[in-house]
Amino acid sequence: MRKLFGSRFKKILKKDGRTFLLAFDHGVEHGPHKYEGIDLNPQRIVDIAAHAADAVILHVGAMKRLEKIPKRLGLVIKVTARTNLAPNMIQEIVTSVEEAVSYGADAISATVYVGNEYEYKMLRNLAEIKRECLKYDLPLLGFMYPRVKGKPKNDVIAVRYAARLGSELGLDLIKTYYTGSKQSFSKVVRDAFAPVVAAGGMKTGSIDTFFKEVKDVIASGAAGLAIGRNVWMRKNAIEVAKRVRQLVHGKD
Ligand code: FBP
Repeated sequence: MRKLFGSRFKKILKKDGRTFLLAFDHGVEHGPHKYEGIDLNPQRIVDIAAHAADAVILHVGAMKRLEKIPKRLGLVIKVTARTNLAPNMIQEIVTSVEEAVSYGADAISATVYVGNEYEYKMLRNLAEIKRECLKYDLPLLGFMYPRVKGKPKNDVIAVRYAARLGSELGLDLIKTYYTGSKQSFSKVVRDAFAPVVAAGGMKTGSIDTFFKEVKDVIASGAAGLAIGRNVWMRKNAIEVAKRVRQLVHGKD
């Protein structure tokens, strides 16, 4: 039987079964205009991650520009994309796993919008990406994001279903929306037999609200969080990232 987790995966999912990922694909997902006044230099994000995160999630172009990458930091390269300018909610394959490997990827990530009209295409893409990951023995992180007409993105039933789908399809790690309470998210975690991480979401007004959410995610049994805006949009990003690390791993 294929060994599930190679040493590269250990850089991402730690011995305690937890992980803190710093997400930085927003220049693609939302566009730089949404982050006016925020320094979107990839090196700044990696420097923040170096202090506290287990891994960063980047597109390959950002990866190529980095000058310093700490050895211990895991690199998750995202291979699907769409812009916010496009009318259709579909992410296409934009980077080959081979290219990601050539830039030192420890894991691959891809988005599936579960429940929308293009779901079947994204699932087909996922199958292709899985095949490539298998070839290079790389773990696959799936952004299993519901997009169901008439329902919010974090609808509990849809999130549970999306996370379960990712588990059934053999993803090594699942990232999905936080459903807003530890009770509801614990159902997501319970139904998904692969480890689940919650996305951080929009920057909250109060930092305490955000830290409470991190605590609740961990209390729900999740493996951790993949956070972007709530860390790198803040002036004291390194400090915030260090606190998240403590909350996720229970130590500095
Ligand atoms: P955040 O912590 O900033 O929410 O980042 C997590 C993330 O999944 C990013 O990787 C991605 O760019 C973004 O959220 C997508 O958010 P949405 O689907 O709401 O546009």
